[in-house]
Amino acid sequence: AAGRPKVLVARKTFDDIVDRLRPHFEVESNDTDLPWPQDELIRRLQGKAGVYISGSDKIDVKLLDACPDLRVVCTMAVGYNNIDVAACSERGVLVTNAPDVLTETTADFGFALMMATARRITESEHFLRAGRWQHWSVTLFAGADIHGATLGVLGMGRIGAAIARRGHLGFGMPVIYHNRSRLPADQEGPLGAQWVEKDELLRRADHLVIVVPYSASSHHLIGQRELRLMKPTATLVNIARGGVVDDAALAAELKAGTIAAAGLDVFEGEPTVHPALLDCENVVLTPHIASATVATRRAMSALAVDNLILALTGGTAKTPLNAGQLRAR
Ligand code: 8YV
Repeated sequence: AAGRPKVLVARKTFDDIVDRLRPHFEVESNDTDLPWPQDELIRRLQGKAGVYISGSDKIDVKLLDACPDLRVVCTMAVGYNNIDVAACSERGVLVTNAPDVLTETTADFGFALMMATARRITESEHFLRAGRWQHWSVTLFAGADIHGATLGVLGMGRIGAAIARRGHLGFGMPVIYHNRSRLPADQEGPLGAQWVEKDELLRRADHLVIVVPYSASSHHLIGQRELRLMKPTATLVNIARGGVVDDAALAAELKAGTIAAAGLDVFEGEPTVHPALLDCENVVLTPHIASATVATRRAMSALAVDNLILALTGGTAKTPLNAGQLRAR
């Protein structure tokens, strides 16, 4: 049908969700599980008004300048450090992300990773599978308690609050947090959460969960100095972004026994993982799956598709990031 806008679904998603686009647009989609190389993405974006992407596809100045027809970028992730939003705004390109729909699922996983890390679940399984379990011992894989321990949350956004609520209501954990802005008292109350300075958070937390967005100001927020403030019995969990934690420093401090263990779902330079981390026994490593339940991945994809439809058919996108900053085109 001539005249219908063209859109590109740059990352494979559920067929029935892609089908929702077809009544409105001419749709080209990536039906492989692999991302396209950047030059191929740019080539396929020629003449497209909108694009659906994941959190690992890069939208930068080079791409934007090479794709003058692009008007809308919809990511199915909540994080958008892969998108140069300011450059999009300057070119009149609307950007939408996918908040809220993944909050509870991601908080579940953060909590699971914290528990697996503190109770040494994967480390002990590797030991069992390797045939090394010979006898019971009083200290065999003795870890750290979750219940009653102090939960530290770095980054008190939607996901941080959902983790705090689990710790407070489900496990009787005193909750401390650090965030650039303090929550109003009526929001802190139900989470049992107390704001502290970042260094105090590091010194006091028994289990620290990192949930800050990645930006220039959160790059290596946790490095050698910060790790050395933590308790030797403490655990650290990163479900935010690789790059918030200095992975080389973390591996060195884990080996040195500065902290007890770490649970990591995100890595600097992923899918490559720092070899020194792979070499540590006291880590739980997962391949960026905190939001990965079928229901939630469907909801994230559906929200991105809804945004694409609304933005390109004269409606108002549900979750725009830069609607107020768009330069007219
Ligand atoms: C995504 C995420 O699975 O939403 C985010 O920011 O990191 C994950 O939920 C991933 O980015 C999708 O590519």
